[in-house]
Amino acid sequence: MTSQRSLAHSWLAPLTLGVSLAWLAASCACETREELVRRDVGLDAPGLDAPFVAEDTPFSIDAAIPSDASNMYAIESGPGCEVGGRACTPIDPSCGAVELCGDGLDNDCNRLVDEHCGCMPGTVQSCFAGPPGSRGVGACSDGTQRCEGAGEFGEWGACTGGISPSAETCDLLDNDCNGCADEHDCCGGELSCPGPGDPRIPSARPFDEVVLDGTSFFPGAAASWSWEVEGGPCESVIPVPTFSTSGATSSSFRFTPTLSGDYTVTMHVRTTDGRDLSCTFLVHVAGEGLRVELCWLPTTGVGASSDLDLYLHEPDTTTPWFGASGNVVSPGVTLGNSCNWANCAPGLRSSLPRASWGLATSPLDRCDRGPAGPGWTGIGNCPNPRIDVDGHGSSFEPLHGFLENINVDDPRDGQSFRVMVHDCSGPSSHPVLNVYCGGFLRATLGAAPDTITLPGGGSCASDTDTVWRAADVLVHVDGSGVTTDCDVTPITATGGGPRFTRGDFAY
Ligand SMILES: [Ca+2]
Ligand SMILES: [Ca+2]
Ligand SMILES: [Ca+2]
Ligand SMILES: [Ca+2]
Repeated sequence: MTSQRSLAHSWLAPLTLGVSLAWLAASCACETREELVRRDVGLDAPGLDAPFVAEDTPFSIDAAIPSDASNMYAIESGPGCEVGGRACTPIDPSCGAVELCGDGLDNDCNRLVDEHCGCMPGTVQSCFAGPPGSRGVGACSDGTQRCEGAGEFGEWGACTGGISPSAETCDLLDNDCNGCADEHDCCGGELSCPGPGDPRIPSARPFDEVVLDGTSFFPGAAASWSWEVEGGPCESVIPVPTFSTSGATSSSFRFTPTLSGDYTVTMHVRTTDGRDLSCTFLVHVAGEGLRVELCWLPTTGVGASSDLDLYLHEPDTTTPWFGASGNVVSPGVTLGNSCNWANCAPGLRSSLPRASWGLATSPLDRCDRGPAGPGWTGIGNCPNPRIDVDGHGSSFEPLHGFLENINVDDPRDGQSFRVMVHDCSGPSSHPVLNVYCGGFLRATLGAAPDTITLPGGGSCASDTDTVWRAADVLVHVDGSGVTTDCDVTPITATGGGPRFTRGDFAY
């Protein structure tokens, strides 16, 4: 059996071809779309023995295919772009016959990105949930997908968090990402939604206040406004939003994200003549360098105390995490070779020296707005590494939930950082660990369906409480010192799953 024949037995094959045919709209009415599909897909032949015609197989495009032909991504096509005198040739969706691995694209347009490609569980890659030709076009933006599975190899999960092609609406934006904006000529410019790179969307670091002016998107007469925000992977873990808001029913909306990542914002406006209009766009929240962000919830739920502590090991050494048995804050127990709650926050515990790995400090505006902002302001700069949020779990923390983070703004190229979580005290919990490099999410460990359960701590001791060695992060820094990306290697136990130990101080 040839590979093409075997493809004919897949439900994907005719759908894939349909996308291509739908786009290949042309002016000449040589053949109806149905005739063309039946001929090319081989539906005139009996059953599954029909020959599969690969998408790149030459066939006549001098055929009439209605522009409203259905396809997997609802890409509008053809003469619609000509309406109203705005001549525009839609882009080729570039759907192919086979899926290619490692590009974050749905090459065969079956709504699955890099399916059957294999990946390292817990790692995250950028992806685009739309036809390949629409990536980066119009309103469309990449999302991310997480490698799911607990063994040595996993499979890429759904591509979420980006902006996919949607039905064209009157907003001066190319919603269906076919290269033509508002091709139905229904717009007077009353609504102007922002796409990627629009200067009306500010860039932001965690804890920056993001100010959005609805009247810059809809300057007309509005009866009411409302805004919605959706955050990243911790949004479904902790019981409070990973952002605070103000003005959610006014034209001027403000929100303050507490974590890195893409926040999806939707503005709704009701016009005085009773129409409901909306814009949906991404606000990319990113700090420089390496950002490790931990969130968790006790398995017993809201109200319980559960204290996890994040540790980031100094790069280029593999010295032990602890020097002795005992409470981690006791002198000689937690060593100075990691950044952690005791030696990396504005206030130092037990007269410990501040974590210092020879990295330059950062200007104060990179750290002065978080919960540790007043402390850094007192110091006068942003040390690297540093902790901005030390989630204690001593009581429910309504402002931030259960969060902890470590930042290294300007790591050096090729440095490798090991991330560890210490199960300090309280009941068992479900942690989720996110690693961002240069603003890109590159790993999410512990997210459903691969939930991790830490057993709960006793006395915050080096020897009796659980240590989760989570991942190694190898950073990539360009010639100008900007962190561009990283490779994250999750650390797994023999046979798969997270590696938990007790009383083992080794790297
Ligand atoms: Ca695919
Ligand atoms: Ca692909
Ligand atoms: Ca539009
Ligand atoms: Ca369009």
